[in-house]
Amino acid sequence: AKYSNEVSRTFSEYLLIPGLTDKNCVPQNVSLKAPLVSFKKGEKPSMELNVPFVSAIMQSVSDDNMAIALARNGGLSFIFGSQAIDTQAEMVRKVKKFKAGFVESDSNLTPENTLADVVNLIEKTGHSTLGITEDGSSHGKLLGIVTGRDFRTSRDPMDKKVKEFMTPFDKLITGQLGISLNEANDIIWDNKLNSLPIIDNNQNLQYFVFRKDYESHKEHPNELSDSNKKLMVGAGINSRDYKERVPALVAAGVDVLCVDSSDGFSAWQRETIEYVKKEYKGEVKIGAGNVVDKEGFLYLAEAGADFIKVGIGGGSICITREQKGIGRGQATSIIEVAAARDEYFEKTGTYIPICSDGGIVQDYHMVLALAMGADFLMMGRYFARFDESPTRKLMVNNRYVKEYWGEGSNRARNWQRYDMGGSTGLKFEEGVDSYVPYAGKLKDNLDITLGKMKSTMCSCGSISIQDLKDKAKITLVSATSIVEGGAHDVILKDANM
Ligand code: MZP
Repeated sequence: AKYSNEVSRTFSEYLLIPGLTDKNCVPQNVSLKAPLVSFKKGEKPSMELNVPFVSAIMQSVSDDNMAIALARNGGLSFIFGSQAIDTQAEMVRKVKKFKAGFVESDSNLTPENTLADVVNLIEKTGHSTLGITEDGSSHGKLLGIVTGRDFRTSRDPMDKKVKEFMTPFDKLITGQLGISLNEANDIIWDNKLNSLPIIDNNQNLQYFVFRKDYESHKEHPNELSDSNKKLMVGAGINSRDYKERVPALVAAGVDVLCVDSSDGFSAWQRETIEYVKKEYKGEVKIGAGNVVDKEGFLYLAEAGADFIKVGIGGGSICITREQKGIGRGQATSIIEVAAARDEYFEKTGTYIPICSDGGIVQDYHMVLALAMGADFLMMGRYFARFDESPTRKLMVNNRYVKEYWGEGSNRARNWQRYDMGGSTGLKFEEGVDSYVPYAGKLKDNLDITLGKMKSTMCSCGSISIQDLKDKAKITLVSATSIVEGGAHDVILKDANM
């Protein structure tokens, strides 16, 4: 046997040391943009994330609902692959033309009406309005309006913005477009989104409502892919039925695939990647994993993976290390694979993003993972806690929880993810069925997390992820200094006394 001299470490064993925070280094200036797929030196990746988060390829995390919510907030979901091909493809289809809101007309305006007519109508009905333009730009031909409460008499600053938004338009119609302004506010303004897709009764995307100040808000998290103005969505595949699954997902409009396996350093992954690359002439992007060292990274890089996932045994619901004795501390894995990626880039001119998958517990772990070299992060437990995850919300021991189960649990029955060749069923469990504390809406939690991350990055003197990778100073912590890091030697007021 070969021995690795390095201790296998995880995120909680490290802390960040502050760097110089200059005047430009404020949270508003921090960009969390991250490459999603490989690119050549001097070029830009064909797909980027505005927020470096993807949700785990798991039944209890990533369905179409989660995918819509996360994409609207700048991240991306990989719809779980441990389901029938047609149901997975249907989920992808729903994300690509998702239902934006309740649709019903409430006025008699026609294309011949003018803005004055609309103002009259607004006065009579007490409704206010958003415009919908043909090409989705704020100066495009106006096609319709979205009605809601009266913005003109309101003192709400959001309503003033709506009024500004309306000003340049003079021809208005209403279609079947009755989403209320409250909903529109919630979706567009509060979520810092640039657009609101409106669909017809057949769930086909018809129009986008755009912010008037779209141009100045390009850097905010948003949901649009690089050209077609639809939400981006990914999907997990396995190395068994890919010849049937991949064509169905591609036909449904999937943007990116990921071969989902607990151990990706295998000939089956290579075959799967090579098939997709050849069949679609490199046009369908495909990530692979999971690996935990340089050797595994290079194998998948040579096979043509567009991004590579890192992490074995660190997931909150994972018992692979206990069951099989396979795995590696997440921090050590990321540090080694990131170095391999940089070396590969230097040598070949191709940058292959790496994704840190599993084991993120604290928000600062996210910054550590990025500082150690991860390009983006995959999380299961984090997203499972939100309203938008597919599982039941229950009251257990007087607190709200959501269900969260591993893909290697009996409940998921995803034997393909753990298959080492030849088997047709799950031999033993590598994951557990559990609860996680219910945490509310995805957006509310994400806002807090991103705020914390930006603030930590500023303490490190960084305003971009690359900046953070270059400048971060990281130290190991002793067991005693971990104790020092929490509240200590005081009697907490809410503790049982
Ligand atoms: P976490 O964010 O909950 O810590 O970890 C999520 C990750 O754990 C997933 O993205 C996947 O890589 C991994 N996972 C999913 N199911 C299992 C299992 O049943 C597992 N063992 O390890």
